[in-house]
Amino acid sequence: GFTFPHPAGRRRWMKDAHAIDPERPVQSILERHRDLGPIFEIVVFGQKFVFVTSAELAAELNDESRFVKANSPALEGLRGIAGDGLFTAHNDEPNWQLAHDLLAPAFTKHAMQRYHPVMAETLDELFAAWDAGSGRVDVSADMTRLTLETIGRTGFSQAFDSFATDEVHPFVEAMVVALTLGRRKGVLLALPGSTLLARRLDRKHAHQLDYAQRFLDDIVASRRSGATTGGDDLLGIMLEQAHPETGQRLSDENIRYQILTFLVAGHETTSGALSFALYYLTRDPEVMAKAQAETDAILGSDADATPSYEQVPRFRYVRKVLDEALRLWPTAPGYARSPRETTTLGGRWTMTPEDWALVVLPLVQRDPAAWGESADTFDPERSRTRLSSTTKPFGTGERACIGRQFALHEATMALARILHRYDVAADPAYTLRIDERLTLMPQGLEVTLTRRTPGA
Ligand code: MNH
Repeated sequence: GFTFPHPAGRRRWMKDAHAIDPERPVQSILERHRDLGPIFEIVVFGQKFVFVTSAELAAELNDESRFVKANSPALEGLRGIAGDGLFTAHNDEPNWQLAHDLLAPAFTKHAMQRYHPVMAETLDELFAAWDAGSGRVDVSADMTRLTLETIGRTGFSQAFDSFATDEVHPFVEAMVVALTLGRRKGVLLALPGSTLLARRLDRKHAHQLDYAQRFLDDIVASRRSGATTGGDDLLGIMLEQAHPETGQRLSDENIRYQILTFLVAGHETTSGALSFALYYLTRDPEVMAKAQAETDAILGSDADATPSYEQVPRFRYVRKVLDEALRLWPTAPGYARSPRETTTLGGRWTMTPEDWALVVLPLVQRDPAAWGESADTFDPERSRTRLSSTTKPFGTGERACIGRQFALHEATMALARILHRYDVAADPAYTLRIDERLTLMPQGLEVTLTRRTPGA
């Protein structure tokens, strides 16, 4: 998810420039919301952004009978590279329903059985790289290696050789550029001359954008030529399957949009979730001990033991740690909602179908009305209330995350095995800094890994 505004500070266009720091929009809302919430608007570059920060109002926006997904300007700006791919498609575009119907069966809980062996193997490669290294680990960088490799291999039979080098893969670099550009373009859309500006930005980065296009074309070409095989993985489904009722297939253009969408959406957010979970674990010895005890109980005393597909959901405490990390720092920090028909929000604010509001997840998910006075603290075992159901890091309704089971299976197994195999220690002087480049990600978090004897 890349739904947050990231205006490039030309202050005279920013009526409310003081309200949002373009380098850290989510965090500046988090720090300053109490004067502004539960719903407020900010005009940036001539565009109105409406933010909702309370659980009570979020519960209304989540009601599918009244509201639907909207593309925020930042999301709309990604259509240049992601087109009508699943994430950026408009609700009424036929390719959304078509791709959703074709791909949904590949994302059921049951379907995770197919990916499980590759997920496990990829994790083993990360451990081999760690065991050969110094024991000092850049958490976000290595979690990103793991999740990129996992979605590449399981979905597209595409390895990125992430564990072999210290460099970021050129496709990822190109994506970061393209996504940052897209988001900027979307936010600048209301400006006079924005088309010219967009073209100039595109030209400046033409080299990287071309590289990304070629990379995607190569993935398709090698599969079509038989140089790679992947059976009915995501790419296989996209290339070979027809809709069971209409017989329709995805076009070549749409397949490129989908590959890009899945490669990007399929790794950044999961990587951030693992990184935040490790951050909180290293801060809280009690939680760490409990999580490690659970992994010992399930995996036993062999540090190389790998859970079976059926064992992964048994790591209930590890999963609670992940859920709690995603509550405090939802790595896709928001989603936009629009009313189906003119309606009144909170009994006070009129919204028409042209209006939209962003659900600011880090605030909604810390609302004391949903989680009590301790809402800002990390506690994997907190109790739920009626409004706790507004904690939705994977979005809501028909357009919610298709990859949720995939992310949770992958992340639960990874976190369990990391804690089973290593003692993880962070520098006690580290204070959490958060990078808001594409998604939320801890910045500069390094840990020291020591091999442990499970169960000892
Ligand atoms: Mn994911 C949609 C968060 C992992 C593929 N994802 C969404 C939305 C959120 C989200 C929020 C809804 C955005 C909106 O309403 O505008 N996703 C996450 C998080 C993780 C995640 C927090 C990990 C943690 N997502 C994944 C993975 C994949 C994936 C893994 C793919 C393998 N997500 C998607 C796709 C969509 C989406 C595709 C768009 C679905 C649709 O609109 O039909």
